[in-house]
Amino acid sequence: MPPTHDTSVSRRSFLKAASLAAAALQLPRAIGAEAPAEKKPNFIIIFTDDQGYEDIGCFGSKQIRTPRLDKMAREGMKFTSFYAQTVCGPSRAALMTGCYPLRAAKRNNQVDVHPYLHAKEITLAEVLKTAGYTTACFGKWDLAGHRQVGYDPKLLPTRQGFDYFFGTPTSNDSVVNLLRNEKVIEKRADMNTLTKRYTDDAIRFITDNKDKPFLVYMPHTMPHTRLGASEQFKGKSKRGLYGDVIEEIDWNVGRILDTVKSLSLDEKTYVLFFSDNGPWVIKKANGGSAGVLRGAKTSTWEGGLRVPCIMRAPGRIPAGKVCGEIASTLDMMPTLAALAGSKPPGDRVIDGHDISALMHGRPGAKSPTKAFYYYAHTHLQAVRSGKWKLHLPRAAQPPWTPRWARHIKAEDVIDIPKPMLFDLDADIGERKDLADKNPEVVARLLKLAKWAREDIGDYNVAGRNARFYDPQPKRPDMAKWLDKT
Ligand SMILES: [Ca+2]
Repeated sequence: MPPTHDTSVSRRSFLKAASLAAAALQLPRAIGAEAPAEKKPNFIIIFTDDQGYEDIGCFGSKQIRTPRLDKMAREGMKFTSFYAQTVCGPSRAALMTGCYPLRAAKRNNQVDVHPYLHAKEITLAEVLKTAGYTTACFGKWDLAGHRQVGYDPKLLPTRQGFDYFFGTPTSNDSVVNLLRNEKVIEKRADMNTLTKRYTDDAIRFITDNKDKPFLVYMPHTMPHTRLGASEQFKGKSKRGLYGDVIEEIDWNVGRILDTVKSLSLDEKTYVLFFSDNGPWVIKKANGGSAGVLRGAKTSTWEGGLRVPCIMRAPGRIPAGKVCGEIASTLDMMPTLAALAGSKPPGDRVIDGHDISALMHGRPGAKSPTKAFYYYAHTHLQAVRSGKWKLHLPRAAQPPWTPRWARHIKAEDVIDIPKPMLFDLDADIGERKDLADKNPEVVARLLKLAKWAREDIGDYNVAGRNARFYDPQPKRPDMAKWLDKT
């Protein structure tokens, strides 16, 4: 039997959280400590990898059966304008820090698609630790380097606020090695078993910790390729192995929900489900679908980062509602902190907002996000405010965007010589450029983009409120990219 806790890791994690709080980082421990533990809600975040906007029944899939997620949506709320980031690593950095990835510090100030999230960054888990939570991560971390071997052990989940970790340092491009806390326990794990094994371990953790407030973070390895499904699901969907994988994830989401219910935790547990970026369409049969959205993973078209999202907490989140307001993974830290009776760190800029009013269906609640910024790697490419989205002028394939961008459909890799404006309410597929008819809207959104470029940063600008803790040159140092062109 695997241990549910490694005390040395727990202690180390606690000491880091305590020292962070004590080091004038203004984490409000006192506020969190005042609310009785039994009143604090639990949080379960299920974070899939490369699942497209359409790849759930209730988001429009005709081929993939997701009865448990569909039921979860009927019992909770569907968010239809929910954003992640364009690729895996930055998406995790955003979720963990509540900040645009370009604002969050990386080890050695690196310009890197898959960041080494700096040890001085304060994660969602660290914030909840200071509010008395027990925390665990099951699955793909991807913030200690994009490496299965040679990752930085000092940046693993157990050093970033998680009491317990069962999973893998990064993606499954080649192999998956499994760690328990900081120890490799299995090399070249069988991909067909991962979804169930992560879930088994999470269920054990939830059961063991049912009497204290907990955060369970489940970044699934799949449906990022390479794919694998158990015998129970292999060959069963109408959508090939990709569909089998999603159907297996769905079944395991059901097991988590059943566990929460059987432990009588339904009404004090928020279960939040969303994907880390859009689908990897170039993989054809092995990739997902963004449905009505243009583009795919790596791109700043909606299909790159608008993801399916379902939230459920009976008695807190109204049943069967759909929220079309702008929300994002950036909002998770401030929102969960608020629900836990705490606050995000006060010594730094946090981009996300508390969206609990949206989640709780408060009448008339509007998104607190006045502008959402679309970055491809380090490149600011678009901004959304309300229904309007402005694509900034750029070359079809700027050298400082990920090379994978060459893998989206050719028709979506286009030169944008002047700003393009889309009304996402009327034209979710970003086809009809309305820039010429709405010069005042273009001017307003250009102003927002200018602010983001200066404050957060851009491929050739270090943002004034971007964080750099190491002696290396501040990002972005794009010389190495430009030299290649
Ligand atoms: Ca991904």
